[in-house]
Amino acid sequence: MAAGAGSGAQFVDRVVLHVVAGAGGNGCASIHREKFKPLGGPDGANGGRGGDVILEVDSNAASLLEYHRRPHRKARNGKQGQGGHRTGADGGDVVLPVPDGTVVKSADGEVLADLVGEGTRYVVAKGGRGGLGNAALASAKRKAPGFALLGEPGDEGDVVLELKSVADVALVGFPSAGKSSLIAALSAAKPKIADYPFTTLVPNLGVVGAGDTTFTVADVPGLIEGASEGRGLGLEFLRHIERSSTLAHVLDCATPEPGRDPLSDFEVIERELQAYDRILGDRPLSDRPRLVVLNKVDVPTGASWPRWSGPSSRSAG
Ligand SMILES: Nc1nc2c(ncn2[C@@H]2O[C@H](COP(=O)(O)OP(=O)(O)OP(=O)(O)O)[C@@H](O)[C@H]2O)c(=O)[nH]1
Ligand SMILES: [Mg+2]
Repeated sequence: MAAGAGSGAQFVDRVVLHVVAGAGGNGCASIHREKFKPLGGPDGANGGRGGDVILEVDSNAASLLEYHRRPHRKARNGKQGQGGHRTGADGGDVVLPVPDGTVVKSADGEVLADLVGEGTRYVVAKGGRGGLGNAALASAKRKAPGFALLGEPGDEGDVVLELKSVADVALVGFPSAGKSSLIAALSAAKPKIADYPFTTLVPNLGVVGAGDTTFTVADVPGLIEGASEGRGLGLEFLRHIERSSTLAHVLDCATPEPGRDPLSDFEVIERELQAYDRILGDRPLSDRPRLVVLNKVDVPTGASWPRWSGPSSRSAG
């Protein structure tokens, strides 16, 4: 899956990750030997535990791009046990940093974990247990077993990681309305800004300080009419606004495109939000408070847009 421009664009905030946990080390069969003591007890130790593959929310991880580039991750195997009661070393865990709001799904779409909050962890592949050595297998009946157990294999498989942004306010609007420009102006975020549609392919998060309050804003990819049926970037956008408590419409007051104006753009986006509600079920988007941002009013055609004096002027004009 790669980021690209145009209607074939895909998000890199959805990746299939192939994980392999470490296998447990084998147990050891060994008999203690000492001069003049030919039948010492069993002293073969257990193998070490295989390493886990763990996902951990880390605020330094902004995207899943890293796992798009290297989708195969493996933890180390446990070491074999040895004679003289020397237990095999455990295989090291592999901790993979993921952004806040990463959802972990099985290959067939079942949600396994929803990772929200710095430091939240999920063991995505568990390492195998080390095999028992013959010392641990000794019993009253069999004082010195001549065998040991093999280590267990670690978990292995594919999981799907999806990023669902966690932001208080989500900016919604047509492509090129100026959502990324707005978040760049409000916060320290430095998103890509350009005058072609679908510049933003992965969401940008910004932290906005206003007096004593701090809130987060998500700049998400542009929406177009029919997005709920898959046009443009379609439903991909949905998961980024799903968790936001407030939606802010960014309206382009100076679009040169024929047939578009701020009011009809607003209505198109509202219709899309309602269409998404059927998909979201019990967490409707259309119930959430909305803000409206009139953008590009510095452009002469925008500032003087003749019909803009509120929704009621529309029927009159
Ligand atoms: N004149 C003017 N231009 C603006 C304003 N805000 C944004 N622009 C320009 O509009 C174009 C699109 O801006 P972006 O911020 O990339 O728009 P976007 O909504 O993030 O677009 P997508 O990511 O494609 O959905 C850029 O060329 C910006 O420089 C504004 O207030 N006034
Ligand atoms: Mg943008």
